[in-house]
Amino acid sequence: MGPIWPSYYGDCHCLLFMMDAANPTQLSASCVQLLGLLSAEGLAEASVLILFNKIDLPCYMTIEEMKSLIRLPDIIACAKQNITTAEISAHKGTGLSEVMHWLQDTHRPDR
Ligand SMILES: Nc1nc2c(ncn2[C@@H]2O[C@H](COP(=O)(O)OP(=O)(O)OP(=O)(O)O)[C@@H](O)[C@H]2O)c(=O)[nH]1
Ligand SMILES: [Mg+2]
Repeated sequence: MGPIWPSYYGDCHCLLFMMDAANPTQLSASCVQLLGLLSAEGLAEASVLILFNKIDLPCYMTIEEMKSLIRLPDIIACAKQNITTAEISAHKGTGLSEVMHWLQDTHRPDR
């Protein structure tokens, strides 16, 4: 789906980027896509929520190890966007209220 994402950049205020915490082999590819989004001109003003999904599954690496591996602190420091992270399970609903609160706080009509 990545190639058609730019069609949706216009008027995008909030960006939810989901990474699969149970699939570390996808981590570098996800990171490259994330960097592409963060450097896109049309998304410079967007607020970004990075979701580490599938935390209910057994995982080879901890979320902290994944964040460190993709150098997330450096990405956050260098990005134009305001970036937040959350650990969730779409399957069990873990973290859903956190995501809803983020959307409520971030997506204000006057923004
Ligand atoms: N256990 C668990 N399963 C999930 C969760 N979120 C999605 N799934 C399941 O994951 C499957 C979909 O795979 P995903 O990896 O999300 O889909 P995708 O990223 O579009 O596909 P790939 O590119 O093949 O990884 C479905 O069977 C979902 O029910 C979760 O939080 N926990
Ligand atoms: Mg997947």
